Amino acid sequence: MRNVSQFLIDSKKQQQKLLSVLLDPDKIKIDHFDKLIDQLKNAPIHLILIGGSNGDMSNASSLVAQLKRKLNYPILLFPGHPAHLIDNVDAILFNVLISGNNPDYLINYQVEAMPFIEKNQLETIPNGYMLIDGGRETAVQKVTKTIPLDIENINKIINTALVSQYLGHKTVYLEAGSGANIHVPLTIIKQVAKRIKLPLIVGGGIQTKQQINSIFEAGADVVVIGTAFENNLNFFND
Ligand code: 1GP
Repeated sequence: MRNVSQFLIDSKKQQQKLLSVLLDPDKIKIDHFDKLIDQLKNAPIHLILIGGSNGDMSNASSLVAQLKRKLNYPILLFPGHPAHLIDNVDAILFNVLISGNNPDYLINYQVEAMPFIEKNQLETIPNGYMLIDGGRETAVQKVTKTIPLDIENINKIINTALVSQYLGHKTVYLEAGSGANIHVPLTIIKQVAKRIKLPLIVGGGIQTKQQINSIFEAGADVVVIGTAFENNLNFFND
């Protein structure tokens, strides 16, 4: 059994930056699985996240099974709701939406998820999930009915990330939202990275390899790419 959380911690220690693709099973047709897997085989990625905030996850288990058969990357579930839970992933990013005031995303859904997690003995990675304003209303904002953190209020962003660390979360995730107009600004990534010791995940609105590199340089440990890869399966190889 892999320990994904240890993998994230060790990678950070060794300054090995991790690139992840986010696959939304809702958007991938079963007959496209083979092509997708072929592209991923040659991509410079280290991790695969599975999830989507709108959530038809009926394809998810078979997608994961295929990915596991053909690829060797750790597969991390990135659920937006307890109904998204599946049991054949390597671990679950156990999200707590600490940037917002919706009790469902702070505690109720975690409680609801517990019987499934206990029954399946899945590795959970407590994740301080922070929605940062990305210049437009994204799906995650609509679905969670929370207000993203203002990019001008850097102190609040840093303090929120610190709370996550002090609560014992194992990762912090700065999320601009899928398809955001602007990714999380580099200055914010730099300042948060300087203050927290946890692996820092950054995603949302990242469209180019240049942006990926700058985000790594700013201090992100994991960068997540969703839409850019969805729109162009050659994204990593172009
Ligand atoms: C992962 O929500 C993101 O954090 C994915 O965002 O679809 O904009 O890459 P994109």
